[in-house]
Parts: sequence; structure tokens; C-alpha cells
Amino acid sequence: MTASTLAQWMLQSNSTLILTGAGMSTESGIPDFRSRKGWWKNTDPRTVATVESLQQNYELFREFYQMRIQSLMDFEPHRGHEILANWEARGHLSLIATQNVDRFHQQAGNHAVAELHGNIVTIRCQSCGKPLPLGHFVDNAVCTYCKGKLRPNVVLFGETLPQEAWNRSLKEIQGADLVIVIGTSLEVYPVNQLPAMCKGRLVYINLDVAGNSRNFDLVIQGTAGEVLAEVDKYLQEPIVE
Ligand code: BV8
Repeated sequence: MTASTLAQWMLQSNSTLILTGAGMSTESGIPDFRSRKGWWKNTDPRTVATVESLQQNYELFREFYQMRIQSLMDFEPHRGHEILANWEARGHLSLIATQNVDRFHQQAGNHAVAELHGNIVTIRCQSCGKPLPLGHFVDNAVCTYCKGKLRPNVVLFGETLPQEAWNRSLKEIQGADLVIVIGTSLEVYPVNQLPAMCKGRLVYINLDVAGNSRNFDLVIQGTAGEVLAEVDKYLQEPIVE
């Protein structure tokens, strides 16, 4: 009854927020961070995803993000992303707050998206802050204005989250009737504090639910794409009791 319960809750809700993590994109081919095949299993995040690594170990930092950016070209949003875009178009959700930096929600057609950890497809100069084309970073260029180091607009460990995305997510989550958390281990602060701010129903869709399940009203174990397709089926043909 889990997918049908969620579909019923969605139909009853006036305001539904979806919070996504890297598990939302693994079915597109992009690894997550902390699973067996995740980025952080072979790479220590302190060496590539901190301000210190940008300043003191720039070549490694740049190579890591160049590789992530290049690999995005080989992948595309999957059925689960498309379902979420469709839900927005049908008025079933008010906002996707995402930790993902791949822009797949927007590529699939979602407009209401708050990028809590920024993205890796836009670039700025670490020194003067000016935006530059993605190609400059991929081609190892320095800042055209001040010769500073270029970087993606991603939130590195130790950096604060984009204020607008954070405030928007917080406001929506506090007013939501329903929050659906998809594909995240909820290990990273401060995003892992967001579900607890929800006063409505709280749902967790994840492959591995062991660590987080007791904090949720409903837990659905499975892949995002399969579970969303199942929920979507019930949304379109609700069970009448
Ligand atoms: C901050 C870079 C205030 C971007 C990322 C000790 C020392 C230093 C710092 C800290 C510390 N303790 C706490 C901190 C704070 C730190 C933090 O939380 N660290 C943790 C990890 C210990 N946080 C910060 O630094 C944040 N900023 O606190 O600012 C501040 C500032 C200055 C001084 C003081 C305070 C900034 C956080 C930025 C994080 N950036 N990486 C990049 O390269 O992409 S982290 C990385 O984790 C990604 O960005 C990602 O978005 C994020 C969250 O990960 P998840 O999405 O949850 O991915 P994960 O792999 O963990 O889980 C995936 C799940 O999906 C799994 O459960 C899996 O089973 C499931 N799954 C897989 N496939 C599927 C699936 N489920 C369903 N379907 C599937 N198909």
C-alpha cells in the first residue's frame, strides 16, 4: 500500500515539496557519493571538494570537477526526473529542493528548483567572483578579468549555502503539507536538518533506508525511478475506498 498511500497523500496536499539527493541521478548513470560505487569511496572529499583544495591543490580540484562536468555530457535525466517535471506541470508539487549539481531537474522540465549545493555547469572566478563561460574552466583558462582561479558554482565543504535557495526551501518546507525526500543519505549538514522542519507528512524514498526510517511517516525502499513510476500510476488512477 505504500505507493498508493503516497499518491493519496499527494492528492490531499495543497503544498508538496520534494527534497532530492544524489540517489535521484544514479539511474541516469551518475554515481552518488557515499554508496559502494560513490565518489567518496575512492576520493577523499577533503582533497577535492573544499576551499583548501581549491587554494592549495588546484590542479587536482580542477581535474575532479572537469571530469564530473565532462561525464554529465554522457548522461541525461531518466524517467523519474520526467515524472517530477510532469508533477510540477500538473500542480502536484510546489518546489524541488535539490542537493544535486547536475541540473537534471531543470533539464527534465522542472522550473521551481532550489539548488542547495549550487551546480557544476556554471563557472565563476574564485578571486573576483565574475561569471565566465563553462568552456573556460574545461580548457584550463584563468579569469579573463583578474587572472584568478576558476571554479564551478558548487558549494564546497566549509562554504555556506546559497542564501536564496536556502531561504526558499526553508519557507516552503515549513508551510508544506507533504515533504518527499528522495535518494539522499541525509548525512550532509545543513540540508539534513530540513526534513525535521516539516510540520506536515514526511516521506522517504531511498534504496537504503536503514539509518533514517524512524523519522518518517512513510518509508518506501526502492529506486527513485521505479517508485515514482508506481506512485504516478496511482496518482492517475487513484484507488477509491
Ligand atoms: C556548512 C561538494 C556552514 C559538491 C558536497 C566536520 C568538519 C568540517 C565540516 C563539517 C564537519 N561536520 C559537519 C560539517 C559540515 C559539513 C558536513 O555536513 N559534513 C558532513 C559530511 C560531516 N557541511 C558543510 O560544510 C556545508 N556547509 O556547513 O556551512 C559553515 C560554514 C563555514 C564554517 C562553519 C559552518 C556545505 C556542504 C556542501 C556539501 N558539498 N560536495 C560536489 O562536488 O558535488 S557534499 C555531497 O553530499 C554532494 O554535494 C551531495 O549533494 C551531498 C549530499 O549527499 P547525498 O545526495 O545524500 O548523496 P549520498 O551518496 O550520501 O546518498 C545517496 C543516497 O541515495 C544513498 O542513501 C543511496 O542508498 C541512495 N540511492 C542511490 N541510488 C538510488 C538511491 N535511492 C533511490 N534510488 C536510487 N536509484
